[in-house]
Amino acid sequence: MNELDQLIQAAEADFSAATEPARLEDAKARYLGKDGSLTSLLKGLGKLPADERKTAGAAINAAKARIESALAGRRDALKNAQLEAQLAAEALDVTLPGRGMTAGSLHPVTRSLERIEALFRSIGFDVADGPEIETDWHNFTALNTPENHPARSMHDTFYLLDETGKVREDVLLRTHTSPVQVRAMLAHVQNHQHLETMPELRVICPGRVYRVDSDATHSPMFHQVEGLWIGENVSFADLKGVVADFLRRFFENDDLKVRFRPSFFPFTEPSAEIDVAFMSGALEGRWLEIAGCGMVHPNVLRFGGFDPEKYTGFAFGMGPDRLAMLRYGINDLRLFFEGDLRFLSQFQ
Ligand code: 2U9
Repeated sequence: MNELDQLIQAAEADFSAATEPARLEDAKARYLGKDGSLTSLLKGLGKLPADERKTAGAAINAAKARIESALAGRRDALKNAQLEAQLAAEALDVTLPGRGMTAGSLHPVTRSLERIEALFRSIGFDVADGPEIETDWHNFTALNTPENHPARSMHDTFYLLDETGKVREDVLLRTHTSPVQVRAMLAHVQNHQHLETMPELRVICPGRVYRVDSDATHSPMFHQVEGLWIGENVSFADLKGVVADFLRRFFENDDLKVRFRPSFFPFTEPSAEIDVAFMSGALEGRWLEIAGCGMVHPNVLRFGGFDPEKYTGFAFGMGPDRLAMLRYGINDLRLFFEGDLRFLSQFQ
């Protein structure tokens, strides 16, 4: 075997041994580079006698062509191998079962709130909301709550702090949605002051409220829906009709028994607790306290801008969390607010 054939064989072996493009280019430099073996041979041609130069040159060039073709072949092979590896790494098994898309769903309390809103809208109520951070005046004073009432204590109410960390006594997290109704009364009177006779005010106020309380039936944040109907001849009979009809429609039960028990709230007089009894199912015949209500106290009417000599009104309040617990048979209120999807996804 002559020197050129050996060189070709060595180059082919080196190229085959290179398993990465960078190594292949190193090998190329050893043969075809500026100081490569073939380049040196070509440079050496000048030293040969003229009659040998032509055949030697042709032989070297033929060898160079073979080495270049071996190089090109190996480059292609490496490129293909790299592509194969990449394709294998990025392969998708389209036959695998899909992971699926889980459909979201409304929170059970949201569903109860939406039902309550729709039922009251159908009998001409507006739906209002207001701030969760309230003034002491809107939350307590305008609702006829005495200065020394226990609800105003730090044990029951979350107060806000000032910049120095001291408790502010004038700003708090609302303890009920009643301040929204106070705001609705003031706005209603303001908006209709130019009229001879004011239209009736019918509004419900759903929303989050806060109290310092936490056990199986109390969460520091819970929901309320309160309603208010003020007009010139609104009576306790209207209150009973509206509330009883609402409850029968909410529980989809025309035979639901509803009773009103005398009670006390600072903002209503007279006041009553509302109990219901289901006439079938697990709770059959048991009276359950479900809401409170009463005729709006004259002081509250006055604070809201209404003349208590001319207007009367009724108000009621209920807990949609408790209504949802009854509707879905849930015994721990805190489950609603823990965000556990195993619990929540049962209400789709
Ligand atoms: C204004 C005037 C009167 C709202 C009322 C109740 C009775 C009541 C509780 C029931 C269970 C709240 O969800 S609960 O904890 N509410 O018993 N709420 S009367 O009376 C008002 C509100 C606003 C201006």
